[in-house]
Amino acid sequence: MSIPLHISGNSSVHDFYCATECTWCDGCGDYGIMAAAKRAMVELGIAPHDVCLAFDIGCHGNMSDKMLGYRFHGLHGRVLPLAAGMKLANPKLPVIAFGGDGASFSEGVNHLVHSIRSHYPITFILHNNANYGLTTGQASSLTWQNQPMNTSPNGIPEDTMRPMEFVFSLGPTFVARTWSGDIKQMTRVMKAAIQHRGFAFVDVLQACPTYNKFASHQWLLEKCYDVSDEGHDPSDLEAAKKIAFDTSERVSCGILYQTEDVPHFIERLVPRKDVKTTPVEETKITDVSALMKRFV
Ligand SMILES: Cc1ncc(C[n+]2csc(CCOP(=O)(O)OP(=O)(O)O)c2C)c(N)n1
Repeated sequence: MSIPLHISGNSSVHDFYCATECTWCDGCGDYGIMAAAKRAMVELGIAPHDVCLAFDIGCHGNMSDKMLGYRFHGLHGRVLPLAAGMKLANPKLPVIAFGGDGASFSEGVNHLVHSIRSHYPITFILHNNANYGLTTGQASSLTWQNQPMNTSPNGIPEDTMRPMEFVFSLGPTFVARTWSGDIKQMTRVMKAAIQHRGFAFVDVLQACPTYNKFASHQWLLEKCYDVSDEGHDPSDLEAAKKIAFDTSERVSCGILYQTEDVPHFIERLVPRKDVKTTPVEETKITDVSALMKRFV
């Protein structure tokens, strides 16, 4: 990093506690994902005031009022440009974006493409429940073929997208897959993602007991295995693609691919070379009180 992250060095899970009532369904994978995200930050010494958390619209996006941190809840499909903007303004902040598969592979798929090829130094946690949860179970572009969903009782006529093939085609530098029932694994993967030099893509296969009857918690429990138990080398791109693409028998989880050799977006910005300050420190307009008065 040209500008090091500014992190307090210690925090506790309790620091992230927020009293807002959780409205997720019983058994929703979002509970586990939130627990892992908090644990990952705590284990890295990140306190709520150290981090920017950006949330998309959806069931998962309602996490924005269920944990502390500097939180922004954006428009559907737009979480990545929001997160990239935060990071460009203040590269000292760790920035973590959370998005659903509906948002990320339909409404905002363009932003996913350009975030990966731009190498924005941010973490992206995909809550992949393979459907549009908040709007009550419509098919997303990751819903499996032939699955009856609320607005497609005969299954979807379109082909299902293959997210790993798609992501790997864009030259990523960090690709991981994990699942919402394994908090230990999610925590380990998220820690590595937050520490990654560039754009970290973390596909979390998320149980959705209400609308996803095909990749249930039990199914994920039986199919998912940890690639670190089988000696996978995450620097081996071809091996990573092979285990990422083939999910016919088992689903590979853990860090699938990682390289720290590729400079990220800010490091590539020629006018920012050797600049030690951040745009937020450089801006003269820091007193926003007059502006805020217009809204009270
Ligand atoms: C541009 C836009 N399209 C559609 C919607 C309606 N909408 C709100 S939430 C949602 C479903 C979200 O699904 P997903 O992104 O997969 O997240 P999940 O609820 O499953 O966590 C939709 C379609 C919207 N708010 N804005």
